[in-house]
Amino acid sequence: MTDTLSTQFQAALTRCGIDLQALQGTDITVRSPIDGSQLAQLAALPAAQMPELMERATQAFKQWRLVPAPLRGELVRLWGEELRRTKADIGHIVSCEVGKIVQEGLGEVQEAVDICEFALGLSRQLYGKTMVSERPGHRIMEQYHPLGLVAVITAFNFPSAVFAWNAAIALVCGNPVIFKPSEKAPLSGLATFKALERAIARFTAQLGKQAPAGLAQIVLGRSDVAEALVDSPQIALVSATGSSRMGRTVGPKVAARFGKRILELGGNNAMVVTPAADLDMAVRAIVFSAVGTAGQRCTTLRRLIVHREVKQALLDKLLPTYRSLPIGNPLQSGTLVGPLIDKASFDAMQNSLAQALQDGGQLLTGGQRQLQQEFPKGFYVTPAIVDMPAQTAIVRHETFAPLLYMLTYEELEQAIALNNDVPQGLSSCIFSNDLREVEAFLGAAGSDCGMANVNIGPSGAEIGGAFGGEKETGGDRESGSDAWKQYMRRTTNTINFSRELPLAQGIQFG
Ligand code: UN1
Repeated sequence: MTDTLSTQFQAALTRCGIDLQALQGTDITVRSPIDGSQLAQLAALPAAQMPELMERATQAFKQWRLVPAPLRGELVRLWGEELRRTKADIGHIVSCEVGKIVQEGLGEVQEAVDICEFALGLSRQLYGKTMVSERPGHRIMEQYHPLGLVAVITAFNFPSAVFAWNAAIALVCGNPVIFKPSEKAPLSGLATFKALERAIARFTAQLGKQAPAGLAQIVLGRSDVAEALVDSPQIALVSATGSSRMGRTVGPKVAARFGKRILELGGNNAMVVTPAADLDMAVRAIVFSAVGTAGQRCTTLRRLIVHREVKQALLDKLLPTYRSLPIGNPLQSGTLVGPLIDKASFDAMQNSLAQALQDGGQLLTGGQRQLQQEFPKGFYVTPAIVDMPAQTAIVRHETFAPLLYMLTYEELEQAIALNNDVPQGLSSCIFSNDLREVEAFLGAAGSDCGMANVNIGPSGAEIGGAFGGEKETGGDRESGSDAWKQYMRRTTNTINFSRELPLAQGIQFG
């Protein structure tokens, strides 16, 4: 990083309350994907300290679960305020640490603000149902109670928002949180966490009531600390975001101890473009969703399933846009495509590209490394489109990079079958102004993904909906709608206010 940039970065860290000196160690090296320069060297928490940390959270749970939910909501309201106040700084840290363009760094923090506001409203709406009883003088109701300790393990690509999605909901639901950010982006996570710490301090000062120590804790560490969280029966819910490979390890471990889990794993998201599509809109959606965040969102568009009739017309609009995409330093205004997170990611893209070409794919644009002179240790690449003859194994595999496969179809059923014929099931969309096509895509025999959109791309979901997907994406949901229920324990209560003791199902006993 240039001196000015590094000064800016340091200043942002300071304003976010991060003292690198205090965190210094030799275990975790944080690099900026912008130029490969070292941002920090941090000490990892030894796994041996995890029991103590979990014990603190367990004690905090005993108090926090008794604080009325609307009061818990006040805490996330304050967190939202702190996030708003430091939005530009956290956004800048995200840009430096994971290479997001300025707008996307800011957008990510806005998601964190939005979920705090959602959680504040939710804190007065943790509703259970009441049910009529088959017995006279009886009533049935359900209640949602705090669940216990929630561990949040996040990936590098949404280092701020995904922690907030989980923590804001967990906290209003009455649960302490333990946050393990990605080793590739610990500082963005820490900046988001520091805002929560300030909110906790304000909460205490305002209400004269101590939010218990251990209510929110962060662990900067390696996979051994994540394993400690996954394996501990003290952790009631493990919410983990990452690859399907990671989920395949975490899922069975949590299940073996009958813990709860939320897994947000790989996506292989498609867009179906039909002859009834508005092609100009489709092009804009394709560019944002395939190229935004340099193809490193779990919701990134990876497969374009286009009707044969409109294929050429779409390409005529799409290719010139792709070829003129401003690639470069994500901190510079005007840049739309920043770097990949690291060399391994670049190599993975090159390997997938080579495999796709071997499978008979035709490279229509992109795929080359860029800006090597300026940034010898930064991995910039031109977003690629490959026209595939079929959905081969490599197309069915998630490559976390701006690599878009194009497939052609004749009948809508075939397009839907292609959409569904991948192991992952996160997001999907159709571009069509034909009601029948749209409803077929959204219906029971349509897209099998957790998210199915119409005339917008598969990425950039709002926090108000439930976020997540089926199959190898994990099957769980987080963020909005009723995802909060996973962070609570439900009890069904049958209350007898009569003077009799009738049994259900008409049973006479004695
Ligand atoms: C992720 O990539 O892990 O829908 C989350 C989106 C963002 C969240 C992505 N709101 O693209």
